[in-house]
Amino acid sequence: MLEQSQQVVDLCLAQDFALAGVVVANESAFKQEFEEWIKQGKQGEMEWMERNVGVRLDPKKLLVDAKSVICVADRYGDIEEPNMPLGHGKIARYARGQDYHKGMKKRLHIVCDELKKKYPEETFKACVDTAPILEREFAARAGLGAIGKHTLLLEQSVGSWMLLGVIVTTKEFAASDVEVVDPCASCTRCIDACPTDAITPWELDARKCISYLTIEHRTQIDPKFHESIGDWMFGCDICQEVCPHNQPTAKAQQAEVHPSYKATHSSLDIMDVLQWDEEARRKAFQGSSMKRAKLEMMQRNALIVAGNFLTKNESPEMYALVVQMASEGPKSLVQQTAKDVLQRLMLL
Ligand code: B12
Ligand code: SF4
Ligand code: SF4
Repeated sequence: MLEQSQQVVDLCLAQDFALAGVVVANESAFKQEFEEWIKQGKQGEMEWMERNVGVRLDPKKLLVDAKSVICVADRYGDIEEPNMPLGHGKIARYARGQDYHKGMKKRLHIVCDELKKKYPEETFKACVDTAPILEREFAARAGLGAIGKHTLLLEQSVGSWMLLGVIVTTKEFAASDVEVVDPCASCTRCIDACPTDAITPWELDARKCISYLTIEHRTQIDPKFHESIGDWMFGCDICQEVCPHNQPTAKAQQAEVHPSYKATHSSLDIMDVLQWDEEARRKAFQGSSMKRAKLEMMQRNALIVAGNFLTKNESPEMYALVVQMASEGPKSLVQQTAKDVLQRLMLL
């Protein structure tokens, strides 16, 4: 069985995944913590997380008779951060290249097809991000890394700049089950650096997280978060940027970024986004995982970043555009955000 597991890992590595491992399809060891997290409403508007808690906690409910979970990781994120042009808003590193959902799934399906040829009686189900499964917990148990206090999976050579995918299968493989280790010791850098105090060790209050607010939250962003959002137009990388495991060590420099994550854009021009129509948004986000952010969400984010820009820089054109959007915004979310931004600017 061990040999079969090694073959699976080799199949994954042949598809250019940076890391791969196999684990028993057990229930989550953090059932109570997860249920408590949901009970406290820390998922915010992500009501899809409340719907299938049972499935999320037990892969046998996702695939009947599931015996193993094959875990893979892609490395993304260039070591060096490019200088952002003035008047732009930042995009989180994971979203700067091609959509990982598509790219990873395609390669996972190739692995599934190979395995199906070998084990025709068995079922193989590829999942990337959107399926109700705790990808980080399985990946940690499969030996792909350890979970940090910021709740992300990290590993020595790639740090936490990795995206995860899994194959849930009815085939029993020998597991690389490893003990969950603490990669943080007394470090608290991510907790201290988070501008919205969203992190308590190994738990994130999504409602406060800039990543959630700019990507998942579809309605008005509470003005109390505007200043903390800074220049983040889509997502946030602060807790990862400060992590000692993500510093550019010699080992990290060697680990290849998968070519599909080579950045095509690291930031967006604030004025452009404020003036986008649906066609311009679609064109800008073609092939990118950013397409999940609707036009009005992107303009809401751009307005907040514009407000922060205007507290430090002169730009009569940008100010005039915010004033115009406050009076005749194309959607009420945009109009309301423009009003919130102006109110804050006037109070400064
Ligand atoms: C919902 C979600 C979000 C939410 C909530 C994030 C969160 N921390 O849960 C929001 C929108 C905020 C978000 C943000 C981001 N996300 Co996200 N997200 C997800 C998603 C879809 C589900 C995660 C989930 O189930 N969360 C619910 C909570 C309760 O789960 P949990 O933290 O795992 O909770 C467990 C632990 O707290 C544990 N626990 C409790 N006590 C203790 C103690 C110890 C010692 C340990 C080890 C564990 C532990 O118990 C809980 C139950 O297992 C996953 C994909 C997936 N299907 O897994 C991607 C995923 C986690 N996201 C990912 C990424 C890249 C991001 C961002 C970096 C994007 C960005 N740059 O903006 C940020 C990072 C923010 C952060 N610090 O977490 C990657 C992470 C890869 C990695 N290296 O870990 C994933 C795996 C997607 C993927 N396929 O690669 N995300
Ligand atoms: S992604 Fe940003 S806001 Fe969210 S926990 Fe990390 S530092 Fe805090
Ligand atoms: S910054 Fe420190 S506490 Fe946070 S995940 Fe990295 S090592 Fe752990």
